[in-house]
Amino acid sequence: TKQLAGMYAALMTALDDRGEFDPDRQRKLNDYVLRQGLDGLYVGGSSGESGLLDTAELLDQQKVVADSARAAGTRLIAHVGMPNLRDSIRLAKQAESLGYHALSALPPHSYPFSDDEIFAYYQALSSATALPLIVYEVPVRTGRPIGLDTLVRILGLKGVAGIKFTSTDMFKFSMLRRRCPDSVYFFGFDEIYLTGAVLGADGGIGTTYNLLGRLYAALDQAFRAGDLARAQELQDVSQVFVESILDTGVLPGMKAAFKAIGIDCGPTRAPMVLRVADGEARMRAVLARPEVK
Ligand code: NAY
Repeated sequence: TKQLAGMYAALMTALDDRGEFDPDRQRKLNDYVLRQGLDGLYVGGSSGESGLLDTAELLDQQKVVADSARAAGTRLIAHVGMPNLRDSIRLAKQAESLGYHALSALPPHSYPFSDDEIFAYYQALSSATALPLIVYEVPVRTGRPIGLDTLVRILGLKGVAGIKFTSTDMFKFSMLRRRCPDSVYFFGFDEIYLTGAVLGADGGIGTTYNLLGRLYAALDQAFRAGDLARAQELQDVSQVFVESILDTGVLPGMKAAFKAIGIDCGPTRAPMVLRVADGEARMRAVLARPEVK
């Protein structure tokens, strides 16, 4: 299962100016991200606006990305966590047939489901295909952390390979890792990736990796080589960038930054909007700062 270890961009979704999924723009974005020297792409996750897209669009996007990645020989994880199990399984089955290497899914979160319902969801999803499944702990998105014991039970399921941990509860991360040492651990907050790495993360998955993939690849390499000073220096650069997109909104800011470097991935889908009027100019200024450049 540790075979999946590495650094993945949580791929963004390209829309046209009217806000519809745009396969041509998506291909251009894919090509840019694939040149960053990362280990793979995490497709159709939070960064891909999956909570704002419908299943048909996510199915289309899986195909477009599989085509781009085939030539590049990169690893692909399909996020398939939908409000209902039926759509999750539909996305999972297509991902398997397209040659994706793994699946990942948010816990069901459209209602306050019980721990048993969450467990049953992962059990059904992990047995729907032969692909390894990565659980996704992200209380900032679901509004509720999954309890440690429930996570341990889920990680014990046959077919569940690991977890993408996007929480600042590092004690919980550590306890989980000690209880389930064979699982693969991805850390999901870009701005503090190093914290996760120090506590044993096998890799990271993040939004800002789309634009600054080389930075995160170098950060992980420095850490693995024992060069903590260099790793900290690179983490600081990531923090300068992440701080700058907190005011704009993370995904709208990322899209403004892409526009600033000539890769148009359109607007984010309503109700997600750019929170400032001068987004592109702001992002151009941040990208021109010597430490970020
Ligand atoms: C995804 O697509 O599922 C993710 O990108 C998860 C990781 C991101 N976390 C969230 C909650 O979206 O990259 C992070 C995050 O955008 C970044 O650290 C800025 O806070």
